[in-house]
Amino acid sequence: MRVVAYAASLLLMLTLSDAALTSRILNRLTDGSNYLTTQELWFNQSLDHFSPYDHRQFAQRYYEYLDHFLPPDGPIFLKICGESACNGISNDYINVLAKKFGAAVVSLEHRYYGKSSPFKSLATVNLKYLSSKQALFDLAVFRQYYQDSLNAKLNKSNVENPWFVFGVSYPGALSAWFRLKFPHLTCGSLASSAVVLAVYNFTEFDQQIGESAGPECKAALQEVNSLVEQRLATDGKALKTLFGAAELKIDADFMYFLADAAVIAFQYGNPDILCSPLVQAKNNGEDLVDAYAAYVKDYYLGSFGVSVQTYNQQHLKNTVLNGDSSDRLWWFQVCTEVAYFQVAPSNDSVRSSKVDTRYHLDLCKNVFGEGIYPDVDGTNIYYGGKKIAGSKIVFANGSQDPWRHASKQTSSTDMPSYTVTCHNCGHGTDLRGCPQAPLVPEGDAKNCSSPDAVHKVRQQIIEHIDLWLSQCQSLARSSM
Ligand SMILES: *[C@@H]1O[C@H](CO)[C@@H](O)[C@H](O)[C@H]1NC(C)=O
Ligand SMILES: *[C@@H]1O[C@H](CO)[C@@H](O)[C@H](O)[C@H]1NC(C)=O
Ligand SMILES: *[C@@H]1O[C@H](CO)[C@@H](O)[C@H](O)[C@H]1NC(C)=O
Ligand SMILES: *[C@@H]1O[C@H](CO)[C@@H](O)[C@H](O)[C@H]1NC(C)=O
Ligand SMILES: *[C@@H]1O[C@H](CO)[C@@H](O)[C@H](O)[C@H]1NC(C)=O
Ligand SMILES: CC(=O)N[C@H]1CO[C@H](CO)[C@@H](O)[C@@H]1O
Repeated sequence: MRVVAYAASLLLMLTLSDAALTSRILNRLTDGSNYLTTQELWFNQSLDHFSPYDHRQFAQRYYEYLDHFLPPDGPIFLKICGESACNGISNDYINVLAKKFGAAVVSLEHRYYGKSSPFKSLATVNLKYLSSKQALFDLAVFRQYYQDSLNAKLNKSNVENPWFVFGVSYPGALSAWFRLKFPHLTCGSLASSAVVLAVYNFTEFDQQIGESAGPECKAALQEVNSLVEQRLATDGKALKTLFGAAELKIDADFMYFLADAAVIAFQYGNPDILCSPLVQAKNNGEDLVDAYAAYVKDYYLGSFGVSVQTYNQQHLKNTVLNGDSSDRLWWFQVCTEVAYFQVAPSNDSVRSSKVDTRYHLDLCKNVFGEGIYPDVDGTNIYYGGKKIAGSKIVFANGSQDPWRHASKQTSSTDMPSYTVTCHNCGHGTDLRGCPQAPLVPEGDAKNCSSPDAVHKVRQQIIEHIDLWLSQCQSLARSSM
């Protein structure tokens, strides 16, 4: 079995392009060329950590960056990759932290994504080992493997470097959960915009979009919506063509696409690109639908680089592993574990009311088959949701980011939480600066509307890393 799985993954390495644009909602950022390294390394991972008799393995991709590492005792920063191909270690603020602490940076691709898929076919039956629980165990096994190989390289035995885990978004949740489940394997965790709460009807998401937009822009977006809904009823085909989205046959897919196009402006720190032309068009009495279509085509499909097929359920049903598989894979995690269904609130929503709970459940069933729905309660029982009982985890959120309502926003001594507040502070601003598309090298905060707000939170983060690393090191010394 092992050999079969192996042959399959070797084949994949040859056929996969790394063109994957990430999933439909969370980390849809392209990192461009801002990588510290893209040199691939591989190791053998167990397919099923929870079976006593299944010993199959698959090849998992990882990266290491040692330029700042102070051997032999420097810390090791594990940067967790998530719901998209992990094509290298991107150059964000972690690089600055690595320099400061003399740390090695290593990064493991999430199972199934990119080149780390155990299977060539992504049929639903083959996705049963795709879960955050398996992914956390992958990280634990990798952490042990890397420590052992480093020890071999440095000719030392039974000595552990101090580890610290990092992640943004879903990987931010994994970062918090890793410290929760494997506290002996890391000195602490940075959980940036960490979506630790699985949410079934995520109405706060849409409400935050309205708040982040402000009254004028929100009203314009709502007007766009009602105009679009009218035109959808009379001449849907021409309307979809106007947005370059004629391929979206299901109306609610189209409405979700239009909602997401607005979300991305706030989530990734570019609110004015959306709101300025829209408010201006409204003040000038121009056609708002045309103005919105121009934004969607120029920015969302253009410079931001999203592909319309991401919203096409026909595409999501494709089980052939290729560069665009992340969409299907992330939806599987959404439809089984975490939901985060971004539904319209019953009153005053920004998005269309067509994007409701039924829409999401139908999508899950259509794409993955009967019986696939998210066990949100199970996920929150397992990890604790916002009541996560961890320690030495820093949470950081961006004030304009709709995802922050699935994160931990209340602070305690052992799990401090910070909100970076500014006009364009979004998802992962603490590590990526503003705006985040394209990613600025080292997460430069110069273009955040309040660089100072970012600096203050970063200072807190540094102090916690410093403290927890030193506590870890003194513990290691005393146990020797
Ligand atoms: C992984 O397993 C394969 C097949 O058993 C083997 O050929 C390869 O050497 C292993 N790679 C590593 C890094 O251990
Ligand atoms: C590694 O340690 C062993 C035992 O102390 C020693 O004999 C050997 O020369 C060392 N090798 C290197 C490469 O330092
Ligand atoms: C989610 O919303 C739907 C539709 O409004 C409602 O029927 C359902 O009870 C809600 N479920 C939860 C868990 O809030
Ligand atoms: C609906 O939203 C509007 C605007 O936010 C608010 O004034 C109104 O009270 C809300 N109505 C209900 C029933 O919640
Ligand atoms: C900040 O914005 C200016 C003007 O748009 C741009 O030229 C510059 O490259 C940006 N700098 C960073 C670090 O993003
Ligand atoms: C710790 C912290 O800053 N928490 C704030 C995060 O944002 C929420 C609003 O969603 C505030 O209520 C919290 O005070």
